[in-house]
Amino acid sequence: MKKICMLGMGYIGLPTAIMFATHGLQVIGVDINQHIVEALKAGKLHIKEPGLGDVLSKAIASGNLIIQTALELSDAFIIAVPTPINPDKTADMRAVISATEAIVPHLRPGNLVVLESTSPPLTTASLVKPILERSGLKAGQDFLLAYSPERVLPGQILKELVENARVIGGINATSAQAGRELYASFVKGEIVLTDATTAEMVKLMENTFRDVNIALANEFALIAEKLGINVWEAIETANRHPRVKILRPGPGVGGHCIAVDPWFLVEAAPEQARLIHQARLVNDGMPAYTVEKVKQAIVGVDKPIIACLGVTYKANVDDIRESPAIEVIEKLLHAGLTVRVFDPHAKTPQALSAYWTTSLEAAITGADLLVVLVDHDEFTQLAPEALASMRQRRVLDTRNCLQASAWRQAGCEVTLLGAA
Ligand code: SAJ
Repeated sequence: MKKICMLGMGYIGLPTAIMFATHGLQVIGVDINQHIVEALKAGKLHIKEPGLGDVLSKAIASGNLIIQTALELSDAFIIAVPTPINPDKTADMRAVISATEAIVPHLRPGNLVVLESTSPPLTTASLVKPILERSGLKAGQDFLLAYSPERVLPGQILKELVENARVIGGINATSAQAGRELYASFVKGEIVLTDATTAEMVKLMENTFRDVNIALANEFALIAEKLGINVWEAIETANRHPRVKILRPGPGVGGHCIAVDPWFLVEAAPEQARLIHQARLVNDGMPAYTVEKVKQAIVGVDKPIIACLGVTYKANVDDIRESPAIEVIEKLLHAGLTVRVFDPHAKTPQALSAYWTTSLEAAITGADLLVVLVDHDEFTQLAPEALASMRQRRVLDTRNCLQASAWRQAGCEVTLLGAA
């Protein structure tokens, strides 16, 4: 395979296209958004990911990566478009459907099509395959079809794309084998071959495993507060057991993966996915719980001003999709509270522009409560002296990322999520 078309120039499609291009393949990077295409052609990134800008420039300069809105005849087509969630918690497959339809007129005998988008089980066999077969070609015989999930952690995408094990599920063995040959051009991790539905399930199981375990940590936090103990200390101690690895509680679970993917299993098997469903509800309940903690922390303060630090879905990224921090802030506003917001990583979310500040100082001067919603490095490195301009030095740390005891010694009133 010499030439591939990558459909979707987002968090996964773009770095993957760059990887293929910098490993000798000719890549057409396709996106339906003209603005994104123009920006990328000029070497400008619309997403933030360490190291990505450099490799993008290299790939474009080499001539191996061409970014445009139109597809071309290719040896392989890879679909990496978003699969968001509908308000009723079912998967929104419109982007996958239209990307697949766009491939049909370009599909030729011998081609390989790979779906990378996280999708409900059976998508490759029951949704993508019939659409592609509208070409008159038969999947598994005339063309090859596989599912290969991305598994990279935002913030470490370039490293993990190369080093992580990759699963390739074919609709038949020849399809999986063709997938292996394609991805082996840059993947150094193990490549595991299976069938398409198992590969879809593997991806959903991985993120569901994490979601359920975070829900467990969050539930421990709620129990600890009820019992009047510190969950962080309890978790640290429990984790000394050789087979225990409890994750971290927090103000909720965000991002476009962990907060979304378990719903695809609930949709596929509602009667069986009871624990998975419950875990989603526990995690989705954390922003409201955090708001209650904020209200407790400002009891007795006249016209309190609340400085919220962080809006991204996790530390040191710019991504605000499904961010629990934003949900907390919106709920505070809804409760009629006065809020200021600061995040050195994120672009101003439109809904929060009226409350946005561009420096820590602007956010905290005259404020009564500092709420740490995201453990960005800039915040974990804060010293209590930085709070000198606050009206009251009250702090709610939802990530246990400040040195609470040192801050208390310095005269701050510190509340921790997960501790009485
Ligand atoms: N979180 C906690 N406590 C923890 C760990 C995470 O509250 O102990 C929260 C984070 O703050 C964040 C959310 O969970 O809001 C998700 O963050 P994450 O770092 O767990 O995961 P993502 O969404 O950045 O990336 C995940 C990864 N999946 C797994 O670790 C199983 C990544 O490998 C996947 O490629 C990615 O989802 C994806 O695209 O599916």
